Amino acid sequence: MPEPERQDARGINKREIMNRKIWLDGKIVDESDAKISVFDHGLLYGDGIFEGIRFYNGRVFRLTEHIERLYLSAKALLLKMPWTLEEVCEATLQTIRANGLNDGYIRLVVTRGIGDLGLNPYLCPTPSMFIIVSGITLYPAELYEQGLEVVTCSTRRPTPASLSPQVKSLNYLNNVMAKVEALKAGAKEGLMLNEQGYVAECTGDNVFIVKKGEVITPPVSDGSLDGITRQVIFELCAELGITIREMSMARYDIYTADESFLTGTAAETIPMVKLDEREIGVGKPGPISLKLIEAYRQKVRSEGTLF
Ligand code: PXG
Repeated sequence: MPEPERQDARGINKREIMNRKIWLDGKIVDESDAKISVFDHGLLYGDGIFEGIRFYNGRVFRLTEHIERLYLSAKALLLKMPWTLEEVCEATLQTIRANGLNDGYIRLVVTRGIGDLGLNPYLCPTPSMFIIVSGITLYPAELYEQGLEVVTCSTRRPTPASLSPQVKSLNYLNNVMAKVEALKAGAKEGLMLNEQGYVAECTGDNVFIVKKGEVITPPVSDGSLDGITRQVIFELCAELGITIREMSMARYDIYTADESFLTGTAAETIPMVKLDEREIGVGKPGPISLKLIEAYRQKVRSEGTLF
């Protein structure tokens, strides 16, 4: 009798796992051979960084910007990258080609590397890097039409004095715990405030509102990542002649906005129609949000580094 198909937690059958190709420290290997030491400080202390990038229709969207941000995170953590920026870009393209996909998601992870049991990163001589190429679905497809219902989490974004929100570190527990709060409250996404109570961002997305025809988003100094999708929204607004500005906001500003939407590489651009039981505008995706969502979809499919 043939062996039944075994599935992993992601619902991917075993054969697919075996076929997935991972870039690990300079080599393309099968997923089953992509192994990291239990003494790696990325695992022991969350000492490392990552990037999440998407590719659409044979092109990687904003590859250089993502890799540049990876290098900024590395610099902030005194993590000396043993590869040049160009080599990391090329390794990313090589991994996509090895997996034979046209559309998907890329995760680059750099860890501090193998060291002792003890925090000291100077005892980890060489960082490790691996690159995964996969599919990703953050929210169900219908939510892009209907919009997301979001709740405010009690978990706050850390202040820059403890860990800068600009560092995409391997310690995402702050966001993970906020996500758990949102899921327990029956929402798919959670809004996070900073220590002062101003809106920072969602667990993996930047926040925008539309009021009186203007697009408004909090400054990144209020505790959000300087999202690459967020930057694209600034470009799209300029192209479409829509006013956009930064303003610190409280939850009140979202409750009373005409429209709202979230942005992120994984989430792309998605309307938010309810926050803490308050309908935003008429409780449906608004016209400016829809225009930007459509423009974003067109941009990601027509620009990017060919692989
Ligand atoms: N805030 C946080 C905390 C993020 O982690 C964003 C905002 C949006 O940034 P970009 O540059 O993507 O527009 C992020 C990005 C994942 C995943 O696997 C998470 C992100 C990106 C890609 C994948 O959950 N977060």
